Amino acid sequence: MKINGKEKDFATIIKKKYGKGIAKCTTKELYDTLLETVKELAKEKESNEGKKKLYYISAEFLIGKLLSNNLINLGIYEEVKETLKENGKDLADLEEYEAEPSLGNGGLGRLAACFIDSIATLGLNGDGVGLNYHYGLFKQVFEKNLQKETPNPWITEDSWLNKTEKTYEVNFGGFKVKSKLYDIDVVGYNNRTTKLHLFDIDTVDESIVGETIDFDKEQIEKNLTLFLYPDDSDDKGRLLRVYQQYFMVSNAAALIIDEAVEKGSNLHDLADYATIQINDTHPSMVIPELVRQLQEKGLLMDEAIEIVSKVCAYTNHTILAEALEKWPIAFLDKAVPQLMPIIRELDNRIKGKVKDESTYIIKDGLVHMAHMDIHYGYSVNGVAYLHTEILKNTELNNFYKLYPEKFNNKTNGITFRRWLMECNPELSALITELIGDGWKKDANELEKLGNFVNDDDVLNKVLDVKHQKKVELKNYLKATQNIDINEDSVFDIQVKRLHEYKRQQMNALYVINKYFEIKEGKLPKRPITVFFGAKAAPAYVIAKDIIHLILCLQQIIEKDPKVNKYLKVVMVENYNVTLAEKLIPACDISEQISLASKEASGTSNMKFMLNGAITLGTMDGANVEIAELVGDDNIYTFGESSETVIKRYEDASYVSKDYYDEDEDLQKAVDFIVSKELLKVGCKENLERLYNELLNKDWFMTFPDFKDFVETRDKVYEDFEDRKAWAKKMLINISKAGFFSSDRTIAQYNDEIWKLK
Ligand code: GPK
Repeated sequence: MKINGKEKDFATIIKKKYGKGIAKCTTKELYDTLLETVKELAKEKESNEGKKKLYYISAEFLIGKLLSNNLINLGIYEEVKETLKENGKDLADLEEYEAEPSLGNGGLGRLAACFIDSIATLGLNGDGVGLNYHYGLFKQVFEKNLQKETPNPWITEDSWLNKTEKTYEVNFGGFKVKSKLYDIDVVGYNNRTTKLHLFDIDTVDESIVGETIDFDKEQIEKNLTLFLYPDDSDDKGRLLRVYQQYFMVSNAAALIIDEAVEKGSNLHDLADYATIQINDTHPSMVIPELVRQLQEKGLLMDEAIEIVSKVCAYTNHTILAEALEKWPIAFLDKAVPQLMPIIRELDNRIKGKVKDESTYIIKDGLVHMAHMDIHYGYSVNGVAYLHTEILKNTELNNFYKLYPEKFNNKTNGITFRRWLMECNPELSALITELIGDGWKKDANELEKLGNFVNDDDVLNKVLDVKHQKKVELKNYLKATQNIDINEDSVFDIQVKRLHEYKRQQMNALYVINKYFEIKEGKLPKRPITVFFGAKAAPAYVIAKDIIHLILCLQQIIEKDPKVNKYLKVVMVENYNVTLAEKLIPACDISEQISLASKEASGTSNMKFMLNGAITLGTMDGANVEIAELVGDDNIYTFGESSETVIKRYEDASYVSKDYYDEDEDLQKAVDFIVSKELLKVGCKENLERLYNELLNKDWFMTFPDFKDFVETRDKVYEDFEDRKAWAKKMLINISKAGFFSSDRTIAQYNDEIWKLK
């Protein structure tokens, strides 16, 4: 590798630093040195310094570990791995040593991370802007079959953060803070870099956090950037979110103005220098804040609003009403009183010209953040075809009627660097052996794999790689979580945040049904391992009850000698990006079973497909596009359509009990939740609550889809036994995954929204 133009090898760097060889170094010494080296290498790479710049503002960037990813993008992964190996060291140990920054909850945060990888790789002039949470999201531990949340510190002395000199004053109601900016260099797979800007304050006090994630929510100067999205079950937590969000956007607005002026903007022409992508409603206050700061610089309200409307674009990630933020005026008055007059002005202008009251920004004492985004942004996009159609025709139809030209779709994508090259080097090598390595720069080239679907030798190699990844996962889970797995079982995996609409509870009902079948002597042809990985929001009671149910099932089945040879439930602890990178390549069946219409897109569905798993899913989110690409023979779909579901909600006609009364198997499965057997290992309160929820409400309609789910899933297991036919399905899925590269998504954002050079 070259540093400062000089050829240097890792061994020489180590020797100079520690006066000893690689073989004699500790993991920490090797890791620290590689981190420094990569940081230096990143600094040497150019970034795009074009006139117009994109600011991707997001409360979450779930970047995951960075060492291996950076080595790959710098093109020195193999070199470093080999050098370590020659000296008896394993890059995997360094990977384990690195702490994972958990600066995101799930899909939305991981999407932002994939996007900055693609922005860097495409050489676009764009940065990420967010917050430097000290503990990020919580670390999940299981105790007595329950989720417990503990702090997850990730910032070590030598981290990927680079301290900068940038600082801004941010005013809150009654006090002000001084920000401090940390940057992470994002290395593209193309000799280009970009930056992730993470704002923080010096006065944050980690010592106010103990064993649990509880802390004094009122000491804003001490707690502002401690956690990502603190518990919002009470008003203090919700208010803290407002402080966090304003802190993020106030800094972002100041940075944007600074950088534009530095490049020669007179601010009247700000739209030629900057465009902002508002990632969900968390950064929405950037609209009034940018207006405010432009006014401070001497612009008049009319012009400031006009400029901001040309700069801001909004991405919607959900149709779930509870996720579309609405802040009480009282909160904003307290935390950011300087913004309320501007928000009122923005709202009054709409009230002056728009009749449809449902679109107003301020209603019933609440500020509707998404409404502000849509009125004052120049673009509104959904994240998958179906999702965007639902926004246009149902959820945001009133806005679509006002501004049809603003609405557009950008189907999500994932970076193939992390989600194939890094997590599955074996499959990457096989692909390259078959079609060359053009696919690494142009994912559409994966289509060429289609030429091999009748090549037995290739199909066997595809199966071999999958087997190897299953063995690796087995070994990893044994070493890290002391879990025993049979690598010859079928690996059926559902990993994602725990939410009722994602329907892990329906998966659990399937498991119970299978448990009964096995007990009755109806044995599966091959053992089944059902993997779950999911964190539940600390205040989301039913979600935690579902985790409890799954952990109880895991225990009961494990202890049942009649069943445990055929069925195993594995709920991995603390599911995160690192675990995803191990689970996804090993997966046979990808569970994407959300209630149709509810999952905006999903992105794990894409990662699984890319790694040769077959999707078992509803016609929801991006599953619809996967189905269209791979064809009916290469995906298993089931369940009611989004139209049926939407209608059912509209006429409020769903009664879960009716389905329960009709279907004996379903009854048995549901009743098992509160059976003697379960109550022996679980908590009565949790299990009864979940049981009642399903029986009396089942808001996400698991019962109507249950029968179809069971039948389709059993068919999947049956088909799995024709190994050659299955391998063909795998190869077709991989070959069609190119569309889901985030390079494609980002190119579309740029062509149709940002228009950067
Ligand atoms: C959507 F609204 C939200 C949210 O608060 N967090 C989050 O992760 C997800 N999302 C959607 O649920 C997924 O369907 C989607 O793929 C992902 O955002 C990225 O768009």
